[in-house]
Amino acid sequence: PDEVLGPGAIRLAGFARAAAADLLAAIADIADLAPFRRMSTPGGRMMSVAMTNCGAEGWVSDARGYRYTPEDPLSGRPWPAMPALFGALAARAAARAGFSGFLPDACLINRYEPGTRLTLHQDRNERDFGQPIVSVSLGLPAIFLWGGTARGDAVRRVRLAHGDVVAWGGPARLAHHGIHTLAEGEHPATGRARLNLTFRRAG
Ligand code: MD5
Ligand code: FE
Repeated sequence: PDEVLGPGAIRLAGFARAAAADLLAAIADIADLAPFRRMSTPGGRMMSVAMTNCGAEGWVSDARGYRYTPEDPLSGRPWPAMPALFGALAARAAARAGFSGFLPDACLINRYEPGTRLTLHQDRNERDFGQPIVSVSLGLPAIFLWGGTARGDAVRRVRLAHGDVVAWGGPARLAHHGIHTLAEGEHPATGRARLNLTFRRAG
């Protein structure tokens, strides 16, 4: 059932479950062209989550900062195209959550293994914060940390499971958020991993 987590944040539980096998096959094809890699933060630390991208714009981090690039810095080639299934699923989820006309040009693919995490942050590298973000969770469950717009606001914990989709927009768009250290486990679809697709309109 759809669930309003808070103003501008809607979870569509299991929305992507039927498409999961196709999504995972497409992720494997993307990773053949643009392998998962751990990126450095501008501060010089290595992120524990492994990442790759598909679509016209890909999110990258290195010593120079966080930004979107049309090319994979590892290969110098454009990021793999966003599969039609990805864009269609993201648009369908956004529309159901009340954000019609969402046309993502960027899909960041995060791979979490047990022990990895994503510290609290805001997504601020996109041009138009009026555009929503759609996230698709696959494989091992995670505890999503969800704070407010101000850094000191209280942080809620929300469990995200295989096939769950969350749409964030409006007042939730600039909320601080993160992923708690992934617990040990094994999932039939992904093995010892959680994969997350983050759809954004970057440009
Ligand atoms: C994840 N990824 O599970 C999450 C899903 C990232 C990231 O946070 O930056 O790669 S996206 C969750 C999200 C996006 C935008 C706003 C909010 C949450 N929010 O307002 O809480 O790998
Ligand atoms: Fe984020």
